[in-house]
Amino acid sequence: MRTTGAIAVRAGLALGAAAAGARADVNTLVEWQVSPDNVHWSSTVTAQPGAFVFVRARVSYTGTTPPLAFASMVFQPTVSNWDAVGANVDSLAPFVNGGVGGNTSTPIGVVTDPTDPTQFGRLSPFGRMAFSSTNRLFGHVHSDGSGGAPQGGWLRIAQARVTGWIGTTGNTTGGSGVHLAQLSNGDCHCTNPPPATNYQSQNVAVFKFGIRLSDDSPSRLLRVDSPMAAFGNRNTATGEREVYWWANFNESMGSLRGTPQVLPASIRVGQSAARTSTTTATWAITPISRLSSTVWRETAARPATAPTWTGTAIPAPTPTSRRSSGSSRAGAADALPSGRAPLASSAPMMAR
Ligand SMILES: [Ca+2]
Repeated sequence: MRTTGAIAVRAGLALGAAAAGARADVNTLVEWQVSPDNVHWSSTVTAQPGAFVFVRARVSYTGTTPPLAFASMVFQPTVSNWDAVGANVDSLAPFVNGGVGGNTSTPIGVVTDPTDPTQFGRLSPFGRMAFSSTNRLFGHVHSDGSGGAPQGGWLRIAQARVTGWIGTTGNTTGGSGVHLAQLSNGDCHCTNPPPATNYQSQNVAVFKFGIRLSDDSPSRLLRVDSPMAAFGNRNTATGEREVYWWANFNESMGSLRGTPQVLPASIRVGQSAARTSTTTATWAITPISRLSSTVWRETAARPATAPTWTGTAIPAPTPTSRRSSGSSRAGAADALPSGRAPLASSAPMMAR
């Protein structure tokens, strides 16, 4: 691995934790996506109270040496502004087999058909590690600081036994998060064995979960993320959390290793269908002068890039969600593409 601190800085990685040893390059983009229908995926979705939202994580190799396939990653998905208060609350859709098992368990413990809107969890064949009932996949709900979490409501997906927030006692190495791994070709016992599509290195969907939003109506923004401090595969020499990719299929563990960069996604609840713009934060209303009692004109040209825009400004992410994002790339997921209609109207209503 090259020691390229500049790349790490550009990617926004916290370098303070890595005091010694060669630092790894960023080699993986972890991209969160949301969907109203399990078909159309985006970084942002607008949904109404009571709606169901699909969420998935995709990984793409961004390193230099071409890999054969994704090997291993451990993370803890989080959702901010989780409604955990009152009679109406958000709920996490059940994982396949209650979050127990893996690729080859009986019953099976992974998503075998990603197009099935009722299967949630690790996607086959990335459930190499079989979870027992005590370390099964579990949606931990944190409310007003419970378990050492930041204020507000949070969902955190990890193994059931790890009840503390990221970085608190029992949850410092990241090792008890969601294990995603596939075997190499030489000893693959997965349910969806190679060759063919398993060995892609771009936009590989690895994990999926579903949210039934509460019926409460106040507008809110839920941020889907996976904080850097919760990644596993911690390099004991550098302290960095790494993602492994297979260099060849004779390896026992993936030797192409680097750090992840995370692109969060957003779920807007109760927002109006007003047209939105990606540039609302950077342009101002053009000064105007009054020519007569009824005629006004602009006194300066509008910026060339400013869209014709009417509607309600979308609030920026809260400081809490930014803090929780660690070194995640913030902001990119905060706005709908200009002029694009929200997808909420096609959201299916699944049985609860
Ligand atoms: Ca509520």
